[in-house]
Amino acid sequence: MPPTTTPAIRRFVHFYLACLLALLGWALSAGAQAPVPAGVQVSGAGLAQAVRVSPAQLAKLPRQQVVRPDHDGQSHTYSGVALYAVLTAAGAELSPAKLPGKGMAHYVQVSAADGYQAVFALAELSSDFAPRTVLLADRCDGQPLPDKSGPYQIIVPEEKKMGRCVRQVQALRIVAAQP
Ligand SMILES: Nc1nc2c(c(=O)[nH]1)N[C@H]1C(S)=C(S)[C@@H](COP(=O)(O)O)O[C@H]1N2
Ligand SMILES: [Mo]
Repeated sequence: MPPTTTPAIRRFVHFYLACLLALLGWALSAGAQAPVPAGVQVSGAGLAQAVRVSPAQLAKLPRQQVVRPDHDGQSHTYSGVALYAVLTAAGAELSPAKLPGKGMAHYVQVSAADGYQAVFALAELSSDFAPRTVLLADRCDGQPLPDKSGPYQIIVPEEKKMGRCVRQVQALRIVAAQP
């Protein structure tokens, strides 16, 4: 900078450069953050490798509804697809005839964006065994789920507490219980 520049101009140039640097830093960090892949990942028993079930594939599955109260006792109508149907859409072979031990000791581990997890026995999810449908919901009262819960939330009908209504579901893993 020429020695003739006034301190005011110098301060302005410094401020301008600092802003540019801050902007560059922000742009780099935003670019470095890998976007969360859409859909739900399914892996584990019955699958050779992890499979991502895309939103488009989920949209093609038969839709079902579950009415259940929320944390505050208010009743809501959730809609989505049966969790079991998501596993089979991923290509998992889950019939009792095909799984070791008839699949009666298999469970599904659900993982969320925040690391929260819950498990369901595979038989709890199958309509051959369970009289109720555990849902992978994407709508509540006709609206897409709020960011805090969506895009996908497990909805368990009738269960008194909501601990297994996992919000922001990202992955499902089918596991055989160890002897
Ligand atoms: N991803 C995720 N899902 C979650 C939880 C959580 O901490 N993380 N908490 C569970 C619990 S203990 C409850 S009671 C319900 C409802 O919580 P909310 O009322 O804050 O939505 O979400 C369940 N699903
Ligand atoms: Mo809870």
